[in-house]
Amino acid sequence: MEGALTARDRVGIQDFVLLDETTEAAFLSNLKKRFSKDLIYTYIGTLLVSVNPYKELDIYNKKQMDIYMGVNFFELPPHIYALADNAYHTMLTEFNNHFILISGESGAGKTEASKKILQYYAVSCPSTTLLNTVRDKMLMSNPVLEAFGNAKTLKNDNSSRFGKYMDIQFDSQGDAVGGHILNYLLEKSRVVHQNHGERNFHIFYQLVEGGSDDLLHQLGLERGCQHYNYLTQGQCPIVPSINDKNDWKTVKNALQIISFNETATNHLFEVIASVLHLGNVRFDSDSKGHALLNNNTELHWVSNLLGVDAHRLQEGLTFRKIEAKKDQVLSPFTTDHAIYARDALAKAIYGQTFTWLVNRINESMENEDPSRKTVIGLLDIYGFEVFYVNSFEQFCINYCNEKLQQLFIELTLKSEQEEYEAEGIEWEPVQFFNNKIICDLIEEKHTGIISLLDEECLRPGDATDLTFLERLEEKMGNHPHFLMCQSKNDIVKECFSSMDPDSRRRPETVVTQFKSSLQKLTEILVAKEAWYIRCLKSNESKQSGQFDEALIRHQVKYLGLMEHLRVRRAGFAYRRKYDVFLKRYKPLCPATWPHWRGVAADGVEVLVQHLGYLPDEYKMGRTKIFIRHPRTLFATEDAYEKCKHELATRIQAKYKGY
Ligand code: AD9
Ligand code: MG
Repeated sequence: MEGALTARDRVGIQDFVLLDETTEAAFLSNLKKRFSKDLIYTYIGTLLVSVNPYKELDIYNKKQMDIYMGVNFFELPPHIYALADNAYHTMLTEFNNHFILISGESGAGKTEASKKILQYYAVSCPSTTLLNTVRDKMLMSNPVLEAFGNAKTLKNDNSSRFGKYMDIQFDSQGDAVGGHILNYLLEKSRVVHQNHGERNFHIFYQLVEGGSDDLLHQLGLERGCQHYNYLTQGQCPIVPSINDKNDWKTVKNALQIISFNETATNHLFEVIASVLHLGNVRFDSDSKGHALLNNNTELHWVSNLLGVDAHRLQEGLTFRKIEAKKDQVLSPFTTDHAIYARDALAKAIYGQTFTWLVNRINESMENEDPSRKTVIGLLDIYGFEVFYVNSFEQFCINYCNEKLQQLFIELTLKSEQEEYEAEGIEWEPVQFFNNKIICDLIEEKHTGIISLLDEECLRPGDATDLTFLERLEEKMGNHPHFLMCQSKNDIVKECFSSMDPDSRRRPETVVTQFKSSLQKLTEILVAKEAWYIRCLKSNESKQSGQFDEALIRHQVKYLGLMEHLRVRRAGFAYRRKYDVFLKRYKPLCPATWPHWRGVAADGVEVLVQHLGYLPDEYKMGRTKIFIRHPRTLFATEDAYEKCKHELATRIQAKYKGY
């Protein structure tokens, strides 16, 4: 019919690889067309691009999960479930480990994406009643960690302020049997300071808004965040999109499912309450300018809740201990120093408690039989962010994002092109920006920013603001820890007892520790097969239906999506070593079944000729076969499944006769 719109006109193209032209304008126009129809997902080959819709879409339910289960990638519209399912089935058939790297800037939808994937595995993988408990714990770890590790920022009402890598462990039947979380650098400074328009971690507000009268009484707290210094600096305790009272109930329930008994839960809230009380500890100065406690009530609450001696606590907050020859001398703090010591203590308590919480969650999700397991790792970190004023936290967060972008480039652009070269496949190189230069600038030995920062910290004498803060934290932060080792609150005691207060060894700076944890993370990831989700933020004002073209163009650029598309279009979606490919598909050809006696590459050639592969669809490399389109492989895979089924039916029929 003349004038009728094709599906392509109406809903755009679901895989950018099939676009007529690879210009940025064509890319954006396709993305926009799909977004206007609430189609937030589009592929670039097997990479998933997702645009935050800022509204609930009816595409994340059991029915949708069922539709995507066990179906090949390109047979259905793009969906996060398709990617989750394909990673899962590849893991099962090839018995190898995978990871899903979810990236994008703050507010782009990474955490939501990681939750959808976890839900998919929890709901759709086969299960036994026993294993349901592990799944529930995995699912429930989310609200708990979000309560303690997420906060409202200017960019996102539920912004992750820590990095999270979660391994979901499966047995050989595909049952989810356990989980393990690694956490990265929590933004502890938020405990004591929030910029205008931002909040502290959600849990504080949940407790003072949602906690029962009895509980608040027991913890010495008053209802309402306005009473607490640490909760009001950003001047936005109430956020329309957040319901602290309801979230409190969810978190309490989740803690129960993760097997926190009443004592552990009480201790946890005692710690949270003690931080709030600490924030209300105030100092006056005496005639010499030395810090004096303004009022003892708050200090006594801290001492009660943590089970530490009030006198020693007061001493720790108002005096510095100096070692002079063999003696210890107490040197009084100024009020500024006392406030710094108070805040350092609050940050240390909260940070250690967060780590403790992650450890407890890990214990509860531990896989009881670690034999024969494979994993799918989910990486959801804090997204790239730039504020009007940026601090040390933004440096660490953005460094982490650069590092992951480097990994993406290494795996998808650089090594991909190097592989074509090594395998002798004809190839027109695609130019790309390699951000290694940025990572080197930060982390190179002796000359990188981190090394310089470390040196500054070591250098006696005049120092910059940053060095000064680092050094203060180190010096003062240590002192109250020594008190904390003797705490009667189990959590605090456990958290601080591993720190040796008398140790003369200079601790590594935070940023150096972070650098090595990112190095370890990279090692964990490169040993696995990668899947990518690139999340795009649709607009800065968190509005549904708004597609801010300039903002999205910028993200498409810095995430390297156009380069990725060019490599994908010119390249091959799938490759496998000859022996692996032959081993799996040899039943499909009489000449290779049951045994191929010659060289594997020749066997593969015979096999694909038999299957009718066209010359343009594949290339034979030195050690691997390269297949251009996933659909070619999927057709082969379908044929394999059919053949397996026929074989099984024949065997059954044969034995029925006996
Ligand atoms: V940050 O780096 O942690 O600050 P994220 O994690 O990238 O950031 P998040 O997943 O928290 O962003 O998404 C921000 C908000 O966007 C959510 O709270 C939802 O309100 C909204 N969002 C994101 N993805 C979806 C979605 N698939 N459907 C509906 C979504 N809303
Ligand atoms: Mg997040």
